[in-house]
Amino acid sequence: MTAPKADLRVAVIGVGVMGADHVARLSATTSGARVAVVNDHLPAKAAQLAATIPGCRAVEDPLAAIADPGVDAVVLASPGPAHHEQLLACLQHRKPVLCEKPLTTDLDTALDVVRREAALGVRLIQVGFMRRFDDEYRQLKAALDAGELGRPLLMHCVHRNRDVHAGFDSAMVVRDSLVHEVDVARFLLDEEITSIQIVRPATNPGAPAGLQDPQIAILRTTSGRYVDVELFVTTGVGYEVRTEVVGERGSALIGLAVGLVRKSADGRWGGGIAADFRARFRAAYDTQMQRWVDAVAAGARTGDYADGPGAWDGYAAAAVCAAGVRSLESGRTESVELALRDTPE
Ligand code: ISE
Repeated sequence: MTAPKADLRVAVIGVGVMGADHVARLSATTSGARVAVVNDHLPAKAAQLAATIPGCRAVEDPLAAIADPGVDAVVLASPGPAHHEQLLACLQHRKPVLCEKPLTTDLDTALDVVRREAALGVRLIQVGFMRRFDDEYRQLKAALDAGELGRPLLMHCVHRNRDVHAGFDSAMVVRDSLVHEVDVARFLLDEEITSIQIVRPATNPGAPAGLQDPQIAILRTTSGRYVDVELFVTTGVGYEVRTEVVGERGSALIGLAVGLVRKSADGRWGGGIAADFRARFRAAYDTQMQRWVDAVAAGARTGDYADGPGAWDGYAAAAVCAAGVRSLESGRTESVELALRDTPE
């Protein structure tokens, strides 16, 4: 009889909102993995969390946590500015890593990560663009790939948040929110984005002072298709993400997320609305984690430690957002400067 395979021992670096969510997911939902180490820039927070998870330790230095011989793989949910150094440590120690966006916070370091991973000749980095694991996005992608709409021509996206945390500025609407639509556009249309313009409509009087909200982004792809995105992060209502693709033989729309439709005695009808991205994309996050764990476990055999968007996708999305931030300032259409791709798909 062969011994049961040991669980993958995961270090979660950064246990804020997203990291804590991943710790809970790995502990309760994902099979074949467990949280062995947690780390946070607030050591007491990590220690407190570790005490609630059997067999889990808090390690104060993130680089030591990554290098720890008791760690097989890493989930990076630390603040973006720490990612470059931490990703390089994962590559150095050959630890597969699921990295929350952004890959890094500037294009030089993002490209550095892409190239260093490519030099190793093995895919160790997966970027947490979780929408690619959402059932509705997968159905839309399958319909497009099967040619059901003919050639896709246009895409209309809506990205609304109920509210954002203090300090969320206009550039963050591009880097933190629009970045998902950028990835979705690249995923669904299967091509790069070559230019972007951000238009500034009259602002929501309820938005914090100085925040340009809403914004409209207009993206152009290599073959000349256009994607428009409404970004509105202070609606006060709930989390709404919709995508409509218009093709030469019809259109398809996802993200109505009405769930159960109720009719009430006061003459109203309607469904539910998710409060935030964790609720809306819970199943996608779960699937992403399970598939990543399975890919890492199979990596020694397959030579591929990721199953989803990789470092190039993180870099390409960041390049579009960097041009978007320039457009926010200039008001003009800005070209996306993408390095020549010399890495495998
Ligand atoms: C947040 O970081 C996310 O990733 C959400 O998906 C997005 O809707 C939100 O605007 C971002 O701040």
